[in-house]
Amino acid sequence: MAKKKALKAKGKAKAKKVSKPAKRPVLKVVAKKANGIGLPKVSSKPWGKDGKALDGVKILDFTHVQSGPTCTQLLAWFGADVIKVERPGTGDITRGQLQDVPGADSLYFTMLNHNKRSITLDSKSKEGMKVLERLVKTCDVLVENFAPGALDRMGLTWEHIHSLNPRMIVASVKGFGPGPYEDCKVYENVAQCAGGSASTTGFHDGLPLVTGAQIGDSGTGLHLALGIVSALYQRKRTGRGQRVLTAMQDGVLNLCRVKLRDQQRLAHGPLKEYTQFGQGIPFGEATPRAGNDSGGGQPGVILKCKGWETDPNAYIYFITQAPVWEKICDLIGEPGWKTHPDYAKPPARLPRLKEIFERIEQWTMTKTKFEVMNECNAFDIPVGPILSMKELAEEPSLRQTGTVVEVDHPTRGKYLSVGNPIKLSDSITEVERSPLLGEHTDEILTKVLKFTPREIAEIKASGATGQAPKAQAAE
Ligand code: CAO
Repeated sequence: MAKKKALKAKGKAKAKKVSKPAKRPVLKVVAKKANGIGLPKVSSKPWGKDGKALDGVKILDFTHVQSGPTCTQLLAWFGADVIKVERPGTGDITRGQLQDVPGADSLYFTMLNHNKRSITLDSKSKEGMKVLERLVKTCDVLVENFAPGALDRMGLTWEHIHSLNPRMIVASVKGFGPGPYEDCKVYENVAQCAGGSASTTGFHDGLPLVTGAQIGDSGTGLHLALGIVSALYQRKRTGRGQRVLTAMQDGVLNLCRVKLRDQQRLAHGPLKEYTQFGQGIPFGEATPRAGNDSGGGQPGVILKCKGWETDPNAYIYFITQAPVWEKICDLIGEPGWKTHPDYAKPPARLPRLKEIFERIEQWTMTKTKFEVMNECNAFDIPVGPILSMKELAEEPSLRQTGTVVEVDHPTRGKYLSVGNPIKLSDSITEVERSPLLGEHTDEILTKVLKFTPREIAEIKASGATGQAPKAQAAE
């Protein structure tokens, strides 16, 4: 125990050194904490009572809309102190977008900005920049997703930030990495199209499609969060901050990795697991849209279930996975297919997939999607019921795990949100409501940045944190 305390104290002392690189790799410290078999000791504190993974990390959150806020929300859920800097008056533009309750922050904003504090600052004013620079000196990470060049235009170049705080990590989301499109502004669907998702989504004879999953925005935010945590880890060794960049095009392409795999396989012949192969439709030069085919090469389709005539989600995703083929045959009442030369082996089934799935569908249409799910899983046959947002919102198990949470908000009342999908056994996430615009301005100026009352009066009188008080403004 005493040893543990000593190590903790050592860690704290290290954290105070601002600019000098740490002399000893932190890995050695970690090794000392390890037990005999090289694994970290289990916390002696009760489950969920040993603080948070990112306790002590301060984030200057200069993000807006979706991609950046997704990233900083995750960091906040892991315990980082996230200070969201917003433009006085309007704040993050999403506060007012898609408003359902007049006068209240939109769900777009509240669902992306939990567990953060908000300070309003006009970064283009002299006093505003003074506060921002103090934030740069105080925080560990600056996260931003402004249009290319906007941070530089504000005066916050990497060189300037690094001179103010060499330990600061500057993390950015941009639409494109360096190259011909680097100056472009980018939104979700632009990224889905430019990253290879749209060209490979949809049916081969239909238009390219964008997907409902926000892989461009939220997907890139996730990538950025991993980059930040890695940079924080590396900083423990080097003592130095670094820049972290995630381009939305790169993030989407990373998620479309299997489609670039197929692009290269095309050079060696048709993609036999694609439905279009079974239909005798020739392949072109690029990975085609594969409808609902499974990316892993197992034939899969969406089949109707009981009630499909009236319920748009009474469907199930069904995969004829080779290892469970015999169990599928028994379940749907075709035991003869287990040994029949036209059906027993995957290559023989490929040209007959349409007929096979039609037969399976005759069976699924006699059951609800939940009955199909239960009956198939009893035999380890993986299937995917098409769950609506309504069903997910009402699913008790998701409420129990905190993946769907109910949050109370002072101006909009209770609403549902998606909680932290990443569960750490020793860093439990408690979802807190998003901040009101500028709700923590005074608290941050006083307690975090330690400005004196006189300095705060000057900052406020200048209008840097919002409309200056009338009497002072007139002076
Ligand atoms: N005080 C004063 N000015 C502020 C400010 C503050 N607190 N916060 C931001 N601003 C200013 C910026 O400095 C910028 O000014 P300049 O254009 O004069 O440099 C201005 O506000 C607008 O910033 P922006 O260009 O980033 O915003 P936009 O609405 O025009 O563009 C977006 C939005 C998302 C297209 C763009 O930010 C972008 O391409 N970001 C990178 C990619 C990205 O994250 N896209 C996903 C967004 S989620 O769908």
